[in-house]
Amino acid sequence: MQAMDIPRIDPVEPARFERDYRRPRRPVVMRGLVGEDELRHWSFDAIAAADRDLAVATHATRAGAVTADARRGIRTELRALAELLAQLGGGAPPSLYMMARLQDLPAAWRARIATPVYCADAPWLTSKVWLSPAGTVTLTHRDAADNLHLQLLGSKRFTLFDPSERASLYPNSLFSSVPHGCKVDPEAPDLLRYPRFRDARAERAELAPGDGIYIPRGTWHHVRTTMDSLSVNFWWARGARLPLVAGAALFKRLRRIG
Ligand SMILES: O=C(O)CCC(=O)C(=O)O
Repeated sequence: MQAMDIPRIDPVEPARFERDYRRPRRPVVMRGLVGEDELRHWSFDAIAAADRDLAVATHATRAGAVTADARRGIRTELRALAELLAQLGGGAPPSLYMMARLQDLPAAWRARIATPVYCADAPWLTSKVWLSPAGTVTLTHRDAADNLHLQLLGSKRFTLFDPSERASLYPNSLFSSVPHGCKVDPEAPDLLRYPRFRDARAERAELAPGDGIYIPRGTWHHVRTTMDSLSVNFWWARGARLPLVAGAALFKRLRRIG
């Protein structure tokens, strides 16, 4: 696998984002997409003081990686935020990952998170807040909607593969419990079983607080939390793509796929 750096730019006007990145499906990192005023509100200590008893949606991780049950898919469980916060600080391998829908979090969280201008008017828009200890991994998968993922605290490393790299990644079958995932682990590829991965071309970026990465629809992505992290993402769709994206979201909900 060869990896190139994803371009890092200052935030651009929405029309330019549409023309240069969203329409041609080009990944980009915009630094400072979350302003200092918004970032200043966030710290793990403040979250612990205000919301330690809050029940939030989590996924179990094994050796840090979100894994799917062969029959039931990726299971969601409500756990106290205090349990997640207890995993921060680099002790044991993480076993829980918070992935809560923004709409399910208290009003104070929602008030502090601004929707990026690039998708604020989209008729289909959904958002999740992610809290993960260092060492947490989301295995390679792709989503039907366009996506902006914004770092609020800590850091994450994103490894992206263009849709044209599909064959090198050995996608899962549509009937698997993770039909939008693939078989190769880009961090430890088994090249005897998956030899085409040798020629795969990836793009990489490490996000720091304030950075936002645009992950175009259909782009495969693998994410490693490199420092205890809080982030938020926005998936959106408009126009002719909307029924497909809404259908895929319903399919995932019915099949209990994350
Ligand atoms: O940050 C992660 O661990 C996964 C993020 C992701 O899959 C997404 O934003 O679509």
